Amino acid sequence: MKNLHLILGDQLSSSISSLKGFKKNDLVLMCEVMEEATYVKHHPKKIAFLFAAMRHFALALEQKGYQVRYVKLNDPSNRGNLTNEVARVLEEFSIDKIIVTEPGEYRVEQIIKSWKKKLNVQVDIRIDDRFLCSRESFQKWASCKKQLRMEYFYREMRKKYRLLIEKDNTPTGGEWNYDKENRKPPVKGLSSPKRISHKKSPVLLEVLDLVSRNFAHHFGDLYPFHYAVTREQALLELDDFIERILPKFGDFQDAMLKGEAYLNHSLLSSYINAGLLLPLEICQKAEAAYRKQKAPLNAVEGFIRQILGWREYVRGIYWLKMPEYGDLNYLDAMRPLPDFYWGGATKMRCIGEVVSQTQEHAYSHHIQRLMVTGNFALLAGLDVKQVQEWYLAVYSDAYEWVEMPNTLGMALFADGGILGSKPYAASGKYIQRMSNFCKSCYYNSNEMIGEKACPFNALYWNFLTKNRKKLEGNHRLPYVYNTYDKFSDSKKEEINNQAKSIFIRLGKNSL
Ligand code: FAD
Ligand code: DLZ
Repeated sequence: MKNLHLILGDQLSSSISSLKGFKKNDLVLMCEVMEEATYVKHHPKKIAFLFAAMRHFALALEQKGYQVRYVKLNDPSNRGNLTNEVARVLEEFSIDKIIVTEPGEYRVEQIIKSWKKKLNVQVDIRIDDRFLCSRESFQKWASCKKQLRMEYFYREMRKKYRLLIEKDNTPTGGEWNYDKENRKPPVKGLSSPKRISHKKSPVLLEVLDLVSRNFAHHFGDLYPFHYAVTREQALLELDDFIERILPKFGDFQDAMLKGEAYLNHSLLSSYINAGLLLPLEICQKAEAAYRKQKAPLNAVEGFIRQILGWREYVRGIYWLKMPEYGDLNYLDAMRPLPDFYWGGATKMRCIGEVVSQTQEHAYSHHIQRLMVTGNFALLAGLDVKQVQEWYLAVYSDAYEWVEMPNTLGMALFADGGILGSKPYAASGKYIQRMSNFCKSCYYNSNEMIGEKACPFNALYWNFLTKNRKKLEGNHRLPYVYNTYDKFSDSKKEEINNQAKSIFIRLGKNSL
């Protein structure tokens, strides 16, 4: 009896369910394959991070006594995709069963499910118990709800995991959610604390060379490379965040600054999503910091909510609604993605800044993703699939299960309100209040009309009027429609003409 335990690139946790019951004679398979590295053109930093983390994980397994077959991308016999690499093992060894933990993406699950027939082999797909809410539990929770909302899901999760919950089952501090304390605009002196760095191992250096030779044509800078690539290094980042940065995480969570990509965000998403860190251990460490009075409640609750609430909620929605979810386009958004998303010139300082941070770090924080690039895509009606592919390609933490609901549901309202209650549409005023981008922008965020008026302003009203039939009934929007209805006819006409001129300039890549 010999079983093949397949570990995918984002399953780098020693507690992964596919390794349970591993026997001496069994084999672990891990492979770097071109198909996974190019199904979208991932940022070179993401590919380097993942390949280096995979190689280190394989070495750690070998040290623990596992027999590992690790296929490098440039191995001459590499057959280029997961199916063909599994088939190669089946040709070389007598394998009774393939054991794999459920993959993060629907696409990969379909591939794995095809093996039974295609490769004539038994496949045991196990639950991914690194997530705190199983696909089945989420379905059960959702099945008795008229409307899905993160806040109520999150409260259940807080009780289930006893995180920031008192003995009498009430939330610590008396409130479930301290978000209103976490939306302060930037103040003088706000900056990104210096982050710890890691010595580059020979494994990482070899991967960086491989990636620079094979993926230089993908969007994004490979160097300087600063990511952790082992669990030990990721744990150092986690501990450093909890000790030094978490106390400041809350207040300026939504603030944005030129040249300051990180501010007080954790930068942990790539490590959690690849499996180097586990969501529960992170939440528990954050709670411990609060209990020891090392971090305030608004910061700790806000941070735990992102992981225990949002992260699990979006994954639940993804699996609940796939595959149909990927084709939703409630607002019929079809305008082609402009060049400036790929680093082309734009006079809009906010977009230029977020795209260049993305290019440099394969990272930009949540509000930048949502309220700058996401907001523009929403207001301009950019093609949902093109926008979704962009987010999947450019961030080091991007996997479809988390990226798609965030893009399609949260940023673009393409799911018509499955994930959230209203579109996150905002004019230039929001960006002006929450950032210092507008101060050095060609456009004026206080102006609606004219060549130098901030494009977000007229596009905001144009978006609302264009989608009025679909949005007017939304209980959170009557206020904005009332405001619009009070505009004079000539103002409405001016906004309409301004939007037309913006779309012409957008089409000519001269915005
Ligand atoms: P922090 O701000 O420090 O938050 C802590 C942790 O909470 C994160 O590491 C992450 O694990 C979790 N988290 C926070 N917000 C979310 C959220 N909305 N959904 C899921 N988890 C969340 N996150 C990804 O992990 N992968 C993606 O591909 C991704 N794509 C996004 C696309 C769009 C359009 C938007 C609006 C958001 C997207 N997010 C994605 C969510 C969020 O922006 C990132 O998780 C966050 O910016 C990662 O940075 P951080 O680790 O510093 O997070
Ligand atoms: C993202 C990614 C990349 C870039 N490369 C590989 C790879 O070569 N081998 C592999 O096993 N996994 C890779 N991955 C992660 C997979 O795409 C991931 O398992 C799916 O996105 C499912 O979440």
